[in-house]
Amino acid sequence: MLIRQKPDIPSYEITSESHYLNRRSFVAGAAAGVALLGAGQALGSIGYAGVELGGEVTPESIVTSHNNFYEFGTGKSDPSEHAHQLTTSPWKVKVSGAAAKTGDFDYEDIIKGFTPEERIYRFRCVEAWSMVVPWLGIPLKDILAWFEPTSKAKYVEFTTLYRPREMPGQRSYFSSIDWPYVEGLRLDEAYHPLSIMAVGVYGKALPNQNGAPWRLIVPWKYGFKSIKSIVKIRFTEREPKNSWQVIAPREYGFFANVNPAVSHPRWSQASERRLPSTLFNENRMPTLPFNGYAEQVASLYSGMDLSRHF
Ligand SMILES: Nc1nc2c(c(=O)[nH]1)N[C@H]1C(S)=C(S)[C@@H](COP(=O)(O)O)O[C@H]1N2
Ligand SMILES: [Mo]
Repeated sequence: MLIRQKPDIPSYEITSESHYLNRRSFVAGAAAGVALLGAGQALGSIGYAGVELGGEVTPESIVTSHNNFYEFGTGKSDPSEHAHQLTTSPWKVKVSGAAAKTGDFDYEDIIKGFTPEERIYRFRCVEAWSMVVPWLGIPLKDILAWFEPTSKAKYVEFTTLYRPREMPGQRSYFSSIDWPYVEGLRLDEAYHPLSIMAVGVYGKALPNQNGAPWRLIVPWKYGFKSIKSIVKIRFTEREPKNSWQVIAPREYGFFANVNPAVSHPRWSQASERRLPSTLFNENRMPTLPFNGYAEQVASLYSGMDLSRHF
């Protein structure tokens, strides 16, 4: 992953993000070609092989107030307005399917053996807006391997909490989603070093609206793959059915790799609005294949027709 930090951070970022900038220790994942960013370098200019990707980190206030989390409503501000109702402790996680260690676990017991790392990733929603977000996460591979999947496990399915009492979107009669929200990955995608289970953002625990207590982050895929507030993990032989594919199979597939060459049936995916985006400054930029992570992940899909497997 190639990240370039601007040496001159705008003042609004220094004030709102000082907490996170002070606490950042490193961006790990060197094995994946991820930039190692020491504390002293945090404000420095880092570029690799003449490639400049990413851009400056999106302000925390935007990352935590412009959300998609339909369990709390379909408006962008619904999650930040309603997600405080969600109880995230205790948090039970049910693990099933093709693995040696299955059953009911406490979230705390799963994650206590791991140390979260900071990962600054571009994040691209299928609706053609994007951000750059400093997640705190645990490599997904480390978490999944802890359950010892068997050789039969070819895919992994994740399910969000179903709790209509605390999730007003799940009580809505107008909802298009057949709750709970489900997502899935091929196991080799899940094991890719860029895939993380995020437990925090901006150096703090994940706010409810961003998917507390933990959510997937798969940065080369459209945002809907990055399922929030996970309570079930299931290892399967067959490709799981993800919620958006079930709702609109012509519009959303299983893979959902960011691809500027394949339009959504109702809009182009060639470019994106990088938040903050306003009427006067749309801040539009070209969308990159695999959201800029092609070098790291394109080989996962060699030989596949990406316009068919969208
Ligand atoms: N459970 C659940 N997970 C979800 C969603 C959702 O509605 N429900 N929305 C997805 C979509 S479309 C996007 S773009 C991202 C948004 O993540 P953010 O609000 O942290 O930016 O979450 C994804 N994960
Ligand atoms: Mo999205």
